[in-house]
Amino acid sequence: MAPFEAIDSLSPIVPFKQAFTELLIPEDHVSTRPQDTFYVDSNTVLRPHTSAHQNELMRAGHRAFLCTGDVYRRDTIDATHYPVFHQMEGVKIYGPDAAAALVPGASREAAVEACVADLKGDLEGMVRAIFGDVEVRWVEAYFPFTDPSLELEIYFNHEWLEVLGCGMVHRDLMNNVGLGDHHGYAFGLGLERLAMVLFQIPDIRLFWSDDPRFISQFSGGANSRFKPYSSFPACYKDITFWLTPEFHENDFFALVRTVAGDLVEDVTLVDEFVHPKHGKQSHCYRINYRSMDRSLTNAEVDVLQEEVRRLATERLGVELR
Ligand code: FA5
Ligand code: MG
Repeated sequence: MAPFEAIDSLSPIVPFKQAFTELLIPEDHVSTRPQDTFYVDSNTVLRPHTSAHQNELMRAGHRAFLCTGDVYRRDTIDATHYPVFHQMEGVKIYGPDAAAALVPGASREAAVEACVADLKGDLEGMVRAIFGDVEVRWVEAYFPFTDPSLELEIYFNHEWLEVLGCGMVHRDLMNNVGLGDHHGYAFGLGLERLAMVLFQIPDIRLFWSDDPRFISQFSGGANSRFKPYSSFPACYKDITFWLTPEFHENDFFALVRTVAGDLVEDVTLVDEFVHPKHGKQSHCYRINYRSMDRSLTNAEVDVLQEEVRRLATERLGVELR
């Protein structure tokens, strides 16, 4: 395998066009909305993925690289999603003779097939090197900047956990960076997700804990396994409201994050209802408050919940029921 160059000092503040347009993501795609992406100003965002650096790095002549950094998204709230996380982007470019090198005398289709096989082999090799034996599966996916596109999932905590997206770099993107006669693959790994599987860390919030009971457990390097030091009780609170036409779930999740920080474990939609007469839509969300390192009192959770209710009315304009 060609050695990959490690690049990890690029700024997370990037022009909109680098995060989206140059990746063939249409300007009205859902991921560009302020409900999904953090804007610095109208032309500048906090990178929502490390793919934001693909174009510039390929243009600068890099042919096999791993680009790592912090990425930012408004997203669902649960044990495997967090608004700040880390990705590692891998790109590998094959010369115009890739087909011949991989499959002598092969057509363009055969070359792509051979490159996909190489991509899968590289990533399965990485997974095996990190985890030894784990159950993995490939799932067909869609990204505007790769074709074909795939996702890799690992079986963890009785569920399939998506750890990366990947594919062959889209032909139009290759043309745009002056590599029209080359082939290339790209992947984007969620580093917290991999670390969760490796160290058996059940909740992504723990990466932000400075509790010595957490931090002290990793002196064994890759051989460390997290032993939960205790589990504190969950406290569930429901909130039900009539939506406004502009309502977007991620706005509500962001608001809950603002109020409760890491004291919120997950938020789930438990009931949906459309009024038979006036057609208004109602949502009921169950907020699970739980601290990673202490017991919360009912009184302090009530204060948080009251603040969520107040801000939902004030900022989202929803009508509490
Ligand atoms: C992407 O971000 C693509 N840029 C990946 C890619 C790169 C595809 C190159 C093709 C070529 P996605 O949104 O699925 O794809 O995120 C990639 C990985 O980041 C996920 O598989 C997951 O491991 C991780 N991830 C996504 N959202 C979160 C989140 N909120 N918290 C923690 N990890 C996340
Ligand atoms: Mg995905």
